[in-house]
Amino acid sequence: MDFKIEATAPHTNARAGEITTDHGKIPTPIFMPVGTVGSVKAVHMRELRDDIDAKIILGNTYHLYLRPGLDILRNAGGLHKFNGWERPILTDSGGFQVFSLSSNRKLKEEGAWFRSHIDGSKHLFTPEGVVDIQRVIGADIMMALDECTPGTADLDYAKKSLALTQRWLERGWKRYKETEGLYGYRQAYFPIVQGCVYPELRREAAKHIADLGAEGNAIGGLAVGEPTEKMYEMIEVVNDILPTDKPRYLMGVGTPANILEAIDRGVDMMDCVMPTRNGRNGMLFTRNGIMNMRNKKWADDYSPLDEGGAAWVDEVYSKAYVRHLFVSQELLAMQIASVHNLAFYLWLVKEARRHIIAGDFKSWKTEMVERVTRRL
Ligand code: PRF
Repeated sequence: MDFKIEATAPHTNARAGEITTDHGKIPTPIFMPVGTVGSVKAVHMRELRDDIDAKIILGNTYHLYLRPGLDILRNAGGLHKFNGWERPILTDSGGFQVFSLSSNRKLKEEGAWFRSHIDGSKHLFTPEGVVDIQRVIGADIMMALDECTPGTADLDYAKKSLALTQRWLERGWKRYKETEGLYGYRQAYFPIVQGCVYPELRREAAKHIADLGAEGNAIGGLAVGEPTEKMYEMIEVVNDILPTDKPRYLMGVGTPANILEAIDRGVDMMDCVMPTRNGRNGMLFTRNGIMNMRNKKWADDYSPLDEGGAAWVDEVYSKAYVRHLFVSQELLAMQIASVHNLAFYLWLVKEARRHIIAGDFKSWKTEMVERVTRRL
């Protein structure tokens, strides 16, 4: 994987760059749609590629390992061949999903024990094992196994949790190095900075990771219950230390405003279920604010869903029609909302990139944050 920075924005830490993987180039800053089980929910690959123009999508080790399982994925020739997505894929390592989805999970020195949310079967994710699994899935970017420390953890817990994540990182890194070149194309491995809301822990974690010299680095353990201002502060603390010449990935964040503030602080990559999950519930993000499509006020509003918006669905369908689809619980409502929201998120980061290059990112961002947080 290669990364080059093309421009930086005055009075901010924002950068415009380009990542090159063996499955194609990714302009940064970039938003990555989440395709948990190998599908971005309710969105076809053609829509993802041609309408939304996603440059990279996510998959989850936890889900793909449990179902369809590694034999099916191996025999398919990896996830790219299995789901028909020919552009880059990043997979999360599984630790985070073990905590949010499985039952009976236990963290031990060897790894994370858990029971499947599907059939209750017992499994162990080790730092080495999740490298091997992500190799088989064929991810262009693999993630290290970590413990996502809750945002409300006390200092003592956060310290111990970080120390475990660091020991796991050393083990995973070793396996990553040992298995380089065995799987046909380049697969990068990103370590994840934890440390909760404690600046001294975040600094220590960022230094440890900077010394490793990975091709890109991630910031985890944010947007997990801490105040938003704390999240921004932690991003600043960490990005002061992480290498500037490597991409920085903020995991699982967030609202359009969060994304702009993260870019301002030097983040290059982001993912979140918000555009798809909230979309399926009727929440539409636009450059003029947020709309709840179930609201009665749209019942007889025949104007385009989002005039001048980034997606074809924005002009073809009216607000009244989309509201009708949501109220009637039609599948099409979810499809339209997902395409709209993802196209908007991709538009937002593309515009951010354009303004970084043009040199007026700061003023554009300030205005945009105000606009995208309005309620329509
Ligand atoms: N670790 C991993 N995946 C994640 C997170 C994390 O901390 C988060 C936290 N926002 C989302 N996804 N491995």
